[in-house]
Amino acid sequence: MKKAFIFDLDGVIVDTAKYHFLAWQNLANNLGISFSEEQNEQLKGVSRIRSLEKILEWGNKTISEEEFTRLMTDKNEEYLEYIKKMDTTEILPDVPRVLDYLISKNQGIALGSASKNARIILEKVQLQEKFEAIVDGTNVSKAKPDPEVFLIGAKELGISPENCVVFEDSVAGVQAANSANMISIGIGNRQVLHEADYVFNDFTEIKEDFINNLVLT
Ligand code: B16
Ligand code: MG
Repeated sequence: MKKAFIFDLDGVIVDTAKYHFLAWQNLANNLGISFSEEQNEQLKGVSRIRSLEKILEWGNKTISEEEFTRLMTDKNEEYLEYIKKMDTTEILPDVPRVLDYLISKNQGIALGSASKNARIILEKVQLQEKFEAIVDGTNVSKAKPDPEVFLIGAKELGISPENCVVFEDSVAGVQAANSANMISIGIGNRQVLHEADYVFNDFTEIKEDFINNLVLT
């Protein structure tokens, strides 16, 4: 049966969290706010607006609306400088193997990311042609854990939600997949992603037998 496999981007296909970290850290430090890698972890899968709100909350800072907009623009410009240099070497291990296997089995493939920069990143790592549908931060009005991003992906592929499988590295993303009534596969730490139907450390652990079972059931 044809199923849809919806991939999150950051933390699943590439590790852009390290670039978000550098840009958010620079922004926070300029405001006199300290910003750690642990805090950056909490911003995974979180929208750009919500990320800045959280940083300001952590630093106990209030700023004007104009300043907020300016800071978001500056942060994104710095982030774009980092992602401009990305290439295929930044694709996480075995992602192309799993994508190509799914394509060989004629399965639907979509991207479901919170990032407004998702298309640029996919182009940089030369994976855009593997995706039949790309749903990103420019297409959604509600951030994960709302299921909107994945439901749009399913609709664009013409596959019902219960026949969709989502790969996600964030807790909010796993919750979004679950509330969309999709199968959720966590990529990362088992304790953190315990709400997922299955958890793997990375794609090297996802074997063809496992995919075959998902396709058949
Ligand atoms: P941008 P994902 C998310 O990507 C990131 O995990 C998150 O840290 C970031 O704030 C968000 O995209 C928005 O990104 O600033 O590029 O629009 O994991 O949903 O692919
Ligand atoms: Mg992610």
